Amino acid sequence: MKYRFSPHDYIVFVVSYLFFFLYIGQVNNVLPFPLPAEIPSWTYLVVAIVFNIWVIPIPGIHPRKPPEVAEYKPEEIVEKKPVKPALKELVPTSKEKLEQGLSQTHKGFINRISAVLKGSQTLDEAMLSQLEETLVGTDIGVKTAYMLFEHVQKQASSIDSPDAAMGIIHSEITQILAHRQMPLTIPADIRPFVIMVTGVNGSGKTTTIAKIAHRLKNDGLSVIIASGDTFRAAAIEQLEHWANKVGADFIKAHEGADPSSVAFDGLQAAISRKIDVLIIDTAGRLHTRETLMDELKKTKRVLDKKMPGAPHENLLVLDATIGQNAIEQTRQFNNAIDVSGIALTKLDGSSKGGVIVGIANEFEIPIRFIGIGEGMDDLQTFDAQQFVDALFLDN
Ligand SMILES: Nc1nc2c(ncn2[C@@H]2O[C@H](COP(=O)(O)OP(=O)(O)O)[C@@H](O)[C@H]2O)c(=O)[nH]1
Ligand SMILES: [Mg+2]
Repeated sequence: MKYRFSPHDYIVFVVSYLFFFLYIGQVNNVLPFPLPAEIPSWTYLVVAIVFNIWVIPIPGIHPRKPPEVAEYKPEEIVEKKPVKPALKELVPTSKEKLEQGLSQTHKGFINRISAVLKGSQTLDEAMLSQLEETLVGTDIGVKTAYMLFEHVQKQASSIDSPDAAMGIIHSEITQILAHRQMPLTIPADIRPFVIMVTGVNGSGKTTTIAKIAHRLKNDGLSVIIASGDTFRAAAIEQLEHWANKVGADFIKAHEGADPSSVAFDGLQAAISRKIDVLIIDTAGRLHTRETLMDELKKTKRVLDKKMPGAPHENLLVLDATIGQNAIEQTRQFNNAIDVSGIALTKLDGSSKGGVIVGIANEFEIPIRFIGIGEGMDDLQTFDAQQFVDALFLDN
């Protein structure tokens, strides 16, 4: 039998011997102090015996609980491994990925605002001017910063707490983003559906094309990708690698080929092979910005001539790590080629993702996708409410 002795058992054990010595000392008259005369000496012996017996575990009289901690058995521990929860931790849900991806932007944007608001109990002049300064210093752009600030300022006299001010900012941002939630759909009556993907070098065009193609393939659509970024040989190879990986057809160009003729070849192939979706990669940098924009305009014209209405989606890919510069990039591309949708990439590696609010506020362009990682499944359809929930989440 196994027993567990608690500290008070040891104390009782020691006390039992104390009474035993008192009994021995009293009977032999050797105690250095007198014990009360009215207590008979055998009382000490009885107390000593009772205490002693109490400590000794005797089944039936006073059984002890077996130890609560089981003996160490390695094989038991291996058997009890929580297999399912561990797998769940390894594969985060898309919501968890989004929250994780936006955690840096939360720190670089929302936390900066709440730090100001937590600085005082009242919304006084000093706090308002600090809030103004902070908003202008975030990545949402001056125009949107002032718009948000004015909303708070207008209601400053009627709201009683800095928390309420945060509530106003929260609901304004929700509204701004909600207006831009319009997922990219591929209508059944447009075949091939043509997507032209633009954006500066390194913004994530090629990766985003691969992710979109991967999605479309999963949805059962056939996809063809054309390598319109003919400026760099490495860009063509990178795209070919992805096309093979996701199982899309590929129209390969040689370095320096005319991008619009590659787009044309892609469209012709898509029509003759009865492919559902054609995605065209484009260059992100030419000799000057004007030549780049002229080239993109030409590609658009060529596509439209071959298939009136094409490209059906003019997707601009923006890198969230560049912050406010993304607003200027949107302006330039939109002025030149009428952007019809935006994909904002690298939110996972940026604290400047607040720029999405500025873009959404300044341009009436749907935000189609957000990129939150390099993996094929790390492109999410933009959902304003989910985005705001993750953005404001204090984790
Ligand atoms: N962390 C992260 N990296 C990304 C994301 N999207 C693209 N990238 C990376 O950004 C780099 C440039 O992407 P690429 O597609 O080549 O850009 P392109 O020059 O516009 O075609 C590559 O290393 C990508 O893996 C994203 O959402 N998150
Ligand atoms: Mg590329």
